[in-house]
This record gives sequence, structure tokens and C-alpha cells, in this order.
Amino acid sequence: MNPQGEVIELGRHVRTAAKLPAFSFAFQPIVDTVACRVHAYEALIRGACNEPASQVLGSVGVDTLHRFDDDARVKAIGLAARLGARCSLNLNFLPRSIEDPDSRLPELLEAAAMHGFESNRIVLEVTEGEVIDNYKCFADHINVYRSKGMRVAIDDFGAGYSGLNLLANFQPDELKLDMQLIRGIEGHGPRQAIVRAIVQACVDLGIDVIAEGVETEDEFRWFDDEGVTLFQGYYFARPGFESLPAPYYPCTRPQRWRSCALRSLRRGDDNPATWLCEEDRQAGVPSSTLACKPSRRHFALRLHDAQTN
Ligand SMILES: [Ca+2]
Repeated sequence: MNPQGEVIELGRHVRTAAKLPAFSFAFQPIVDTVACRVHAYEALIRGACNEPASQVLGSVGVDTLHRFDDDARVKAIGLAARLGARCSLNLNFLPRSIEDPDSRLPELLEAAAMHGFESNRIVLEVTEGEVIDNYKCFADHINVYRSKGMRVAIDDFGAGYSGLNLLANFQPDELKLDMQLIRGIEGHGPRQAIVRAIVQACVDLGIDVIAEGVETEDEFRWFDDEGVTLFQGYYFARPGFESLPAPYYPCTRPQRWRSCALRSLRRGDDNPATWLCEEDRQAGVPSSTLACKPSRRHFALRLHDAQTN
């Protein structure tokens, strides 16, 4: 081996043996606004004293990044269990970490079992770019995790790459809309058209849509009118360092409809169109949003919901 090669080998060894930085987690809820419950908590990496994720990840060497990523998921499960999480737990995967499930999965399952965390409460978040690099390989890898009951979410959907074409090749259990699509959506027609198409595709494919990064009431109202029920963002709760923060639950359109529909049904009024308009007027909804009618499918579900509750 030449002297130059020995230096490289030594360097690699030193990086591999390097200690991983101290880290912990913040948890941010994903909220079901219709059921008024926490659907899941996403584990977000932080420093030991709540330093931002970028600072922690920036201090991890390239050679130890995947080892760190594996350790992080195991630690997140333990912390969530200790904090008493009863809902699902969303765990982020760094790009390429989903590969080699045969060596990664046992550790994950062992951690889940040790902390009494059923595997069907674990949701693996991967980014859109990761999926489209190689559909076939990705599907093969992810199906190993799915075979153990875990679910998969596509993170930051719409941030670029292939958009709806991705869903033709791979159907996740959940899809998280990128916050760039969400910011100020109530006043952005082209973005609204794109998001409506994504939401409709997800409804047809049986995929849960999560509007991520919602910060204002106007953003929430727009998605609520479109029938989206799963949300994450500062409007509901900020991430809580080593805690499971309780979210804010705004009053949703389905809740307004339900109460209005019940009143109307008791009066013998069986015309749903009048329920909607009456409720919208009572709620002070601007007339511009009245043009935003629910799909027949959503309405049928909500009508059924109103009659059975
Ligand atoms: Ca994420």
C-alpha cells in the first residue's frame, strides 16, 4: 500500500470511530381536525439542548451518517414511548437510509418491541426525490418494512421532481404536501389547482393527505373547504422539545355542517344544499368561498356522518 493510501485508510478509520454527537428529539403533532385527536407525532431531530437539526447533522461525519440515522430512529421510539405516545410515530429517513432493510429492520423492530410500540404505529417518512431515483428498488426495499406492518409517507411532496407521475408508480400510505405549496394558498389560484389535483388523486388512490407547514387560519380554512382533515404546522402546535405538545383544534367545516345538518334534519329539511348555505351564512363565511362546493363523495360521507352521529 502506498503512503497516500495509508493516509486515506487512517482517515476513514478515524471518522468511523468518531463519537456521534449528543442529540435528542422534538415532537410535533399531526392533527386530525375532524376527529379532534392527534393522528401522529413526528420525531424531529434536535441537539441535546434543543439545538436545530442542521447543527446536529452538520457535526455528523459522512461515514457515520447512516449509523447516526439508524441510532436516531431507535432513540426516537424509546423517547416517544417514555413520553406516553399512544398514536402513530413518524420517523424520518435520510436519503438512501431506506436501503438494506435486512440489516436495519431487526434493530427497528427490536426497539419497537422493547418499548411496547406496535409496528403498525410506525410511519417511515421518505422524500419524493428518494422514491423517483429508482422506483423498482425503492418499492422492493419499502415493501420489506410494510410486510412488518409499518407504513410509509412521502415527505415534502410537490417540492419538485416528478409530482403526480410518482403516484402512478408508487402509492404511499400518506402524502405530506410540501409547505411551499401551502404558504398563502388561499390567494394563489395556480397553486390551488395543483393541490386540488393532488388531493383528488390521493382520494382516488386511498392515500391520506397531510397539509404540512400550515401557519395561518386562512391556509387551514382553504384545506378544510377542500375536505383535507390531517394537518401539521405552527397553527396547531409548534414542536415540543422532549415533549408531546397538545395541539389547538380549530372548528372545522364538517363540524359546522354536522351541527347544521342535525338541526335541519330535525326540522324536516332534507335538502343538503340549504344546510351548507345556511351554515356558511351563520359562520360568516365570505361569499367567495361558497363557490367552493364539496365533491359529491365527500358530501355523501359527511351526510352519512351527520345522520349517524
Ligand atoms: Ca418529515
